[in-house]
Amino acid sequence: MKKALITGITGQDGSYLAEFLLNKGYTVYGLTRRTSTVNNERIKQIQDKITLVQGDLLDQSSLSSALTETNPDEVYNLAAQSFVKTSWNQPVLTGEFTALGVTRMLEAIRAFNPKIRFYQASSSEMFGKVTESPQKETTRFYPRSPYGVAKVYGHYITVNYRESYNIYACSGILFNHESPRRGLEFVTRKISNAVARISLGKQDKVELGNMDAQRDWGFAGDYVEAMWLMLQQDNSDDYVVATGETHSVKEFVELAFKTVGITDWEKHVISNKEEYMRPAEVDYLIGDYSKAKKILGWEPKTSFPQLVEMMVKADVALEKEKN
Ligand code: NAP
Ligand code: F7E
Repeated sequence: MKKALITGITGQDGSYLAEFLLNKGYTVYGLTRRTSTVNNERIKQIQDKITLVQGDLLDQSSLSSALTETNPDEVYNLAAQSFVKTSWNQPVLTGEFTALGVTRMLEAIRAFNPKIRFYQASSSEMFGKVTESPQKETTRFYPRSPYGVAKVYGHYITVNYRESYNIYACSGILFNHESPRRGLEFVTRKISNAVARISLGKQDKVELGNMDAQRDWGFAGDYVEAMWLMLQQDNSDDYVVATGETHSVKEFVELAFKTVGITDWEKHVISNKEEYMRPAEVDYLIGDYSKAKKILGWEPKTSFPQLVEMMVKADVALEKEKN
């Protein structure tokens, strides 16, 4: 039976990956940092099947201890300060978590057992102001936020440890992926939750920023399989994981309102709110996942309309429950 350690297990992807690996028969360990209130909402359904160990990407010795305690075959490094907007408010902390945190974990692996297989959660935000479309593994990086810059560092340090120390280290360049477990600050979940509340008469309007931004949005539950597949190959490599489709924030809004039968959605939406605009925007992302399809045999299973419907319906159920 294989053992996996997941950093960021309390996050969206960590929770789906933990469920996926449990189904594959893995023993699953999750690294969690100390918080004053318990933050295990996304993993409550599997909490008796996993083991949590305390640690923080800021603390080198805690990562070493986590490896000694768990002795994993695979480490999935999903922990990060992952909200792009916050990275302008906390650029140094974002660099500490999202960039240097990767080196800390790789150093812990190198010292404890360089045979551990390592997955790094890289991001399409590295492409930023895109230089070609669709974006693939060889597309030049041009990050547009402190978050994107930090992820470029995390990506290259992963490549470097593979080349320097022969560690089986993979970087998954994942495009946006969403789910009913997405944090409420991200645009898709902000919309699905607001639409649910508007349909139930709990709220009248939703305030958004740039509705023209286009993203390649997939379902997080599909994407965790690609993470696992990357660590099951003969050789470690980097892969783009995407749907190959792009949609605007506006399209997401329209479809979300349509799901609850509201067609005159414009009267419920305020756009271009300064508060939600970014100092530098990523306008357009679309991924080419042909390498992942060819080598990993991976393909997305959930369409854009299915994703929007899934998220809105889950939020309607959630908001009804709160009544
Ligand atoms: P998320 O929901 O924001 O989860 C982030 C996780 O990181 C949480 O479990 C958080 O723990 C943990 N964390 C943050 N700082 C930490 C620290 N210093 N030490 C230990 N744990 C820490 O993010 P996600 O959407 O699941 O994304 C997972 C990873 O993929 C992230 O690295 C993200 O940058 C990357 N990524 C995401 C997407 C996407 O579209 N979702 C696309 C490409 C790449 P707490 O619960 O304690 O806050
Ligand atoms: O923004 C626009 C915003 O915050 C998407 C992270 O998982 O994916 C995510 O980063 C777009 C941007 O995600 C609002 O300006 C408009 O153009 O949902 P988001 P993101 O920045 O794409 C990548 C791949 C990651 O790696 C990150 O970790 O939507 N937008 N109005 C808005 N965005 C937000 N959050 N809120 C708004 O009101």
